[in-house]
Amino acid sequence: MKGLVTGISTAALLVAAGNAQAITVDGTRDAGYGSALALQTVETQFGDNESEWNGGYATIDGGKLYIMLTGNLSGNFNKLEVFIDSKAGGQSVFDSSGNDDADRMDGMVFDVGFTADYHIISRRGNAGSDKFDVDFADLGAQTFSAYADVFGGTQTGSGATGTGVNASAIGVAYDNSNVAGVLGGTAAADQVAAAAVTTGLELEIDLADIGYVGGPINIMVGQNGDGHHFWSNQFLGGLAAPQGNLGGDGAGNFDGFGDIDLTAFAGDQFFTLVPEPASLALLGLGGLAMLRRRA
Ligand SMILES: [Ca+2]
Ligand SMILES: [Ca+2]
Ligand SMILES: [Ca+2]
Repeated sequence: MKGLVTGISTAALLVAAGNAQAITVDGTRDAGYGSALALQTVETQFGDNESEWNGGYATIDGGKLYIMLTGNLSGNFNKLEVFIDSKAGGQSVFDSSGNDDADRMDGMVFDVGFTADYHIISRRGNAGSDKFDVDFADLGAQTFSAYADVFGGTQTGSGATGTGVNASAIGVAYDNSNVAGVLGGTAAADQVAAAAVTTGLELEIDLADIGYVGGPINIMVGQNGDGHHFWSNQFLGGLAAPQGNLGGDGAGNFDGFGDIDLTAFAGDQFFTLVPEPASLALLGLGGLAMLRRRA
């Protein structure tokens, strides 16, 4: 992306920005996300419309990474794990920054081609009052910030974290209204139904906070239990069907840890955003072939 920016004029960038379809962080998928980067491949064994992840979407606009994950997160403090590979280097084997008992996943092996740099935990429930919490961890620096109750007393809505390890507040929105999408079970998911879901979790992260200087961004999404030590069968990219919960040992058993080996499962349990705004193709700058050469 940096190559593109240096290769075209400020005026052209302004045109490109004008062409981009704005994203609103409200828990509803915007047209600006375009097509899904991953669709769920397996029915959920963590409850139909309870914890299911139908599709993964992402885009970059205005210096922000936007992530839209359509589906549902149970209101029982189950953890949605989002790992971001946004720069060179990073972890092929997970090593927690020490927050939220995430160290129970220490030793987890990521797929080849994925080196985790940042980890975001989302969870919601009622602990005396309704809340939605978000943790942001810089895995390289082994630092984290934990943000409780980002919506101000509710489990759904929109809001933002404070600042800390992330210098800019992270926009967060969650809409729990999905009652369709994939069904409960372990068989192959209905991907047409998965693609039709428009609501779920939406995040807005400043590119500087994920050390982004250009190139593709890999995003891994996995639904875990409330102690980071019992994985469901809901990953994006998805697992090969039929597939039950992975549990703590990859075979569906509880062992007190969440250190699964994702290389043992077919396919990539991550998806990739290749930032190449469609709007750039409309600028008459010689087309994407030229831009790619510059990049
Ligand atoms: Ca939205
Ligand atoms: Ca990385
Ligand atoms: Ca469903």
